Amino acid sequence: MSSPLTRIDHIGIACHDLDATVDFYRSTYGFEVFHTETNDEQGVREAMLKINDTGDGGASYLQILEPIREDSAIAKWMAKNGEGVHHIAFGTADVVTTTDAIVGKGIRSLYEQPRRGSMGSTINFLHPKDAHGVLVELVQAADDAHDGHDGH
Ligand code: CMX
Ligand code: CO
Repeated sequence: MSSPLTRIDHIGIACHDLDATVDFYRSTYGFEVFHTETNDEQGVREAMLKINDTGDGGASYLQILEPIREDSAIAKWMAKNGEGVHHIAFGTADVVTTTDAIVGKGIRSLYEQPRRGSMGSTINFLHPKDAHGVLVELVQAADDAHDGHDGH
């Protein structure tokens, strides 16, 4: 069976201090910042560190996340767990179709309609309680996702 999930788009990592954590990833592993943005809806400031391009025309990243609000998902999670791996994200060519297919198997998505993710992507999430304890994000990249522009 071939999968509609064609890459690890990113691994989401929660931290208290984005700048210090990005410095750690640069000095320890040599990973550079590809893109930074603030996503008000998700309550985060984030940096995307590109690891490699992938065979589906996309790429794999680390997504370093710092909460900007106490009531954000990341702040709430870190209050319980401290810093660390928060979610994994799979890339797909069509987030609506892929989410619907998974929901059809009895797994809850978190949003009725996809929302805006990093670099103009559209995203949804699967509930960790329906996915063996892993918060899973589904990502459809924007058509121009690989320019590395900052902003939003
Ligand atoms: N991974 C695995 N399990 C998780 C989890 C995670 N990241 N976050 C929560 N859970 C578990 C909790 O441990 C808890 O389990 P127990 O009931 O056994 O204790 C259960 O899920 C409920 O957790 P909660 O602390 O009560 O939190 P909420 O239900 O309020 O929220 C969730 C959980 C997944 C619905 C919420 O975090 C969410 O909406 N996430 C999606 C948005 C998001 O994560 N945004 C930040 C990233 C943005 C981006 O990637 O761009
Ligand atoms: Co993410």
